[in-house]
Amino acid sequence: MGANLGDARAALRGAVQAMAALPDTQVSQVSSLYRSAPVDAGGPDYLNAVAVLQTRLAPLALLHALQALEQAAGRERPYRNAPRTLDLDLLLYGDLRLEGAELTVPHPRMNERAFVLQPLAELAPAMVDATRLAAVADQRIERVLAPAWWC
Ligand code: PH2
Ligand code: MG
Ligand code: MG
Repeated sequence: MGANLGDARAALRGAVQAMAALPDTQVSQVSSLYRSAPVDAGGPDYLNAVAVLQTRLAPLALLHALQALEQAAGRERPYRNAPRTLDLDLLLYGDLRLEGAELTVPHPRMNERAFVLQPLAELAPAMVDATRLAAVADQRIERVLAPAWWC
């Protein structure tokens, strides 16, 4: 999850609640909230977090549900990586590997981004390679709130 326009913390909190309300879906874990410098993008700092879901939704159904939540949060796409009110990216779907027109999992850029790897490492350390984490150590990111304090 990411946001860097408007009340980003409220947007991420609302997203966790909305994901938990999706059909056949539960949110089992949510990471701390992180503040991070924009990567390959301009605009204000981002707030980022990662959540683990248990769902019976198929990958594309889940993607479309996440996109609907972005739209409901007022997401606009004036240009690539524009500042946004809410971005919900599907990083992993179990151990599925998929390269489709709409969806690629694992997310093709997740290993280059501290704002993904740090919160993910908090929830699923086995899924984050220490070498990968070290390789993004130059990207500015700070943990701002534990899960209980923001969602
Ligand atoms: N998302 C992007 C591009 N750059 N930078 C940070 N810090 N956080 C993001 O969520 C982010 C980004 C594209 O979705
Ligand atoms: Mg994104
Ligand atoms: Mg996205």
